[in-house]
Amino acid sequence: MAKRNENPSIDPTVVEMLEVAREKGIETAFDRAEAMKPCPIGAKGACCHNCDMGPCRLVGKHDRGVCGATKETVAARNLARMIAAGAAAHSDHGRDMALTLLAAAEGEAPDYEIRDEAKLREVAEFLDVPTKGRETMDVAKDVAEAALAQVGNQKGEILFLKRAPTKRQEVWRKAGVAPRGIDREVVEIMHRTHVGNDQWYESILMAGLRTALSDGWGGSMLATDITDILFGSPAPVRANANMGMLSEDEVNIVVHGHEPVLSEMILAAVNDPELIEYAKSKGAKGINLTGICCTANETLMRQGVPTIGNFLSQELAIITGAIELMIVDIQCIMQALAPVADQFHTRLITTSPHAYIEGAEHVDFEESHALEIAKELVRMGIDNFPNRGRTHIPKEISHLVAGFSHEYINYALGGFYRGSFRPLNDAVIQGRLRGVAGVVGCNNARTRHDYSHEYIMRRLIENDVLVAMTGCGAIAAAKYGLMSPEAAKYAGPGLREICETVGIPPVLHVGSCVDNARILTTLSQMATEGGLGEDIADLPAVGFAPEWMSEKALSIASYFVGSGLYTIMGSESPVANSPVVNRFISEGWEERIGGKLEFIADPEEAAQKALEHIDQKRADLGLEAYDPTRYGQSGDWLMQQFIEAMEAGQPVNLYSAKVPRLA
Ligand code: XCC
Ligand code: SF4
Repeated sequence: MAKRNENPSIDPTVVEMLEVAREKGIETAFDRAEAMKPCPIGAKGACCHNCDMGPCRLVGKHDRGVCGATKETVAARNLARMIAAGAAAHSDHGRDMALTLLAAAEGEAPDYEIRDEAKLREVAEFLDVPTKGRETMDVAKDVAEAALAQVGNQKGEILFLKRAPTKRQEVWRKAGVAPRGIDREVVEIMHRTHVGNDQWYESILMAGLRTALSDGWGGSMLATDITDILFGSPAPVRANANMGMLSEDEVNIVVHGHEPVLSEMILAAVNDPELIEYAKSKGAKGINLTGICCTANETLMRQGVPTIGNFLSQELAIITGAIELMIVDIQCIMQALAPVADQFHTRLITTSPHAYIEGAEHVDFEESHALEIAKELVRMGIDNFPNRGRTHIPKEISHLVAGFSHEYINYALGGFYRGSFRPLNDAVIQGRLRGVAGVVGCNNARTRHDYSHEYIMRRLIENDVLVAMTGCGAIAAAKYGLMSPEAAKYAGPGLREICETVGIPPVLHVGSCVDNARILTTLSQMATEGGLGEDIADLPAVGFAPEWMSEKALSIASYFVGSGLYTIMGSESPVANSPVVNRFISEGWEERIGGKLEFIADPEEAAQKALEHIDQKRADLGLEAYDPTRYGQSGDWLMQQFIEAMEAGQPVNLYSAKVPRLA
């Protein structure tokens, strides 16, 4: 086996479990990343295999492919295809959510209901569905059908664009990147990048932006909205994170992937008294449900189901020997889980028609009898409990408050008399907050696990930048305690004061991968609230994906850019083979659309550039320069109250806490 990277992770549970893996001779992604260097030609976007005259390597003396394609064309086509794949993944997820809503509305999925009717009606309005005097399920049916029509829309532009500031919409139309329909944009990228088609990097990349926007303001936004409609819009909820949440004496069931449709049913099933009794009959004390990746984020931010780790923890979780059943749905599920599970009693179950894994068991998840299937799965887990051998469960657990939907941010900061983004904008204008940041994305076995996430989050909050997090980055923040209200002590004076006053952590958990749409909505509302310009591009705001690896992350970053944000991704540039293309996605995109994309591997340099950008935007808005010594004289009373209540295990209800308004 390869020599293990000496510094693989900043998460002690990961380091501990890698040691266990080594003792047992089990190979993980960390080993494979060490043993197999990335292909230097592919890494910089120099390889084209779009036809059978290639693959062409545009390196050394070869500056054109057999067909004559240039470095620019090849790099741009590769990037556009990655964006399209990511957009497809998110948007297919959105489509599936719409199909679930439709099935629920038509009575074909009786285990699902509408948990957030207000949201249903709000979304209906954006989709031009009439609501007045209509039954909930009739509205739901029309909303589902309108959502599906958006996915397949052929002409004009998708309806959710009107949720953006007017100025942003104008920028999109002028640049020709207002997406028509989601499927159309994805298919068009595949067509455009086929051999012998679009061979001008600029138009390829502008089309790439349009496709990314169809994800952010289309597929992902639909996924988030419909998930809220079906399962409730998140509000603050206390939860725990890290591998210590696996149980020594209960049946451990882990949900992993991205869709809440199944995991919500599993959650209902594990609380079924009959199944709990059944678990006891098998010698377990109960049933313990936990999650990994974004399925975990979905159930974490709505019901406080613990997360045991992010992307790079998935194999290690099985190596604890403590998991009876791992149920996966779609996306970010390593094929390596199957051979690892083989070495333990763990049963690995795939459930989605989009995602089979050779060697795993497959149980087709049908919404028509969702709860019944969920119970069947839980029973499989219970039946497997007596087969458990020796376990090794790390002890680490950290606490967090999750569930910061944009609705809740609006509500909390707006105070109790009116929901509004005014106080947030005022805080930025006064310089209590230097700016805001959306930090998203994955883990990457090529970089030290969680290191850049943690580093960048800390640098941002100590500089009074309020951070909203999603995906595996959010799980990292949770593990290192940055999502607990106590983390206010790591924040700069202005941000700290706000956290203390409102009772929020300095790093907000806003959801899963598709929930980056919530960040767009929040920024859009900030831009329209007034005082910070008229466009998302005017805001002192940045986007980050410090440890990205998936194509979805590239789509997210691109729609952030398309929405006007300066967005920084960790890693070397995947288009480095063409300095022209590399410059175009930064300066070229900025000129045309107001946002720019840069790849900066060093987290300190990335943080510095982000702060410079925020300060520049402040100056452009005519705001006072940020001064960390101006604020931070307030007392700690609310936070103290909050922490004491949390520690005493009392329910903490942020809605009823008496919160003074921000000045
Ligand atoms: Fe996947 Fe959403 Fe990336 Fe994590 S962060 S590795 S995409 S699970 Ni979205
Ligand atoms: Fe080579 Fe052109 Fe074919 Fe790409 S499309 S593999 S550059 S010949």
